[in-house]
Amino acid sequence: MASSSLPITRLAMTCLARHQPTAAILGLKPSMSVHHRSQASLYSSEAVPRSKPANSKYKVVIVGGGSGGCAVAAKLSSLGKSCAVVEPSDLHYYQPIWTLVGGGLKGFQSSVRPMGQVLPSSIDWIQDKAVKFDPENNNLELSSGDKVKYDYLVVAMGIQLDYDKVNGLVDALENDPVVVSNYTPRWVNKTFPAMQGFRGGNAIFTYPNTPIKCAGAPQKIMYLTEEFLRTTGMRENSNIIFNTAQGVIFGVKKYADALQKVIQSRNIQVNYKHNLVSVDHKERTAVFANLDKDNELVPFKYNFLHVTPPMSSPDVLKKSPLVNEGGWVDLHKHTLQHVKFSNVFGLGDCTSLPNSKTAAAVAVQCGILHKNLTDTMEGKKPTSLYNGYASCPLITSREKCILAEFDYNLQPQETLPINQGVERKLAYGMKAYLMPELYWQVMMKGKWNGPATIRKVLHLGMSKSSKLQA
Ligand code: FAD
Ligand code: UQ1
Repeated sequence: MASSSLPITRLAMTCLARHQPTAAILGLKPSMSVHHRSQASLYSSEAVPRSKPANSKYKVVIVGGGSGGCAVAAKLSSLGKSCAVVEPSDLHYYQPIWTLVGGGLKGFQSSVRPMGQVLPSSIDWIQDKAVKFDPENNNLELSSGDKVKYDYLVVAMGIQLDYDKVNGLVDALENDPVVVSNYTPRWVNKTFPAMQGFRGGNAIFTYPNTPIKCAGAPQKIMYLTEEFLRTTGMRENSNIIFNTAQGVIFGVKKYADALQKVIQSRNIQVNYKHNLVSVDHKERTAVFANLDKDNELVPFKYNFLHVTPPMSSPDVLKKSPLVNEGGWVDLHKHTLQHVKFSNVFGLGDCTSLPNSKTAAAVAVQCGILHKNLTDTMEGKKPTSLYNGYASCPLITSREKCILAEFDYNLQPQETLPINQGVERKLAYGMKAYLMPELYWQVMMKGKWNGPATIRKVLHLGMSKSSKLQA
């Protein structure tokens, strides 16, 4: 069995058999899992930000220390101080758990660890922001004014949250307790208190007119809210409304059909092609443009409003020579090598790859990128090919989930030898208990390349062979 399947088997046994929350599995009290820098520095294996000026040269520079950057850094950790990660933040977030934080099912502290404990200690951590890319000269400028030279560059800067593109939204999120958003650590802790305080009326959930990360998250929190209101006796007085700028509920037909059944059985109203354009929190009114009717403005009164903001590539990238016309890092969609600069690779949410933007996709991309980067460094051609695998655990209640897995062609690529297009407790257990451990203990150590090996074993070689990897 390939090495990637061993750690997950162990984790599955510990997490699913015991069915205990993360902190308990780690033997931590909830409050112990977040360390401030002073506490964190007690750990000898921790990466510390370098203090000398960064006018230096590295073999590999990784920009961004999120899911993709840290996973690649772990794979390259044997390069030691000839590899550096440029990352400004003190903290690393496991964002997929924010849906459960918003739903009151996990504590926020389970989503966060000090960056120094997640980055490998053997490499250099440059705690700064990249502000200018000069790929013609293999050069990167930091906000400090320092310059860093590299032989190879990996771009993993994530996606930018454009809350300010919706008039009145930031003001509403700051000042109205019933306007919430699971997409950022700044506001995710508002969601559950707003659910608890809801006394009837319109509960509205939005999906913007841009690419976003985790396309399922805008509706997952809706299902959790709808269920919560049933348990508190508030459901009868309420309208649950999903206003999406998209024309479909989900991009993969098999899972869209399953979600339609959930929506019908739970009496949820869906308005397609409705794009949020402004929020007036004093009037508790959200205004949507109807994209099918010449942007006709449609006001909705709200008593609870969960907003998924518009998103785009980070501004620093948009103005760089690395991107396509949409602003995304322009990569070959199978090799993850830059289309113009052969010493540049990228992965994750900031890229042009037409997969669904998820951490599950990043895990597979990380394995492909590592192989192709090291081959390129040895003068070979990149041969490892990404098939667009992404996964989205579509939580439909506090105990059930539809585990969507699919590729670039929007064809299901299911790991379990059972139909994943139905709501299952097993899938919820995987999402809530297995995935966080898989992320922290395996992916962040550079040892998780996605579930392809497990899928092959569980399907006993029945899946079609392909040169593309998932
Ligand atoms: P990120 O992890 O966002 O990291 C980007 C990093 O780049 C950050 O650390 C940032 O500080 C850094 N950076 C930004 N600008 C600069 C700069 N100028 N210089 C240096 N560094 C910079 N995925 C799933 O697989 N399953 C799920 O169920 C799921 N649910 C989700 C639910 C929510 C609410 C959210 C918000 C996300 C969810 N995701 C899920 C998506 C997943 O978290 C992302 O797709 C994943 O984190 C992307 O990894 P990344 O490395 O591309 O970006
Ligand atoms: C996955 O690999 C992954 O990355 C760690 C996730 O991120 C949070 C996921 O949510 C999922 C579903 C996967 C896919 C893994 C399996 C075992 C189906």
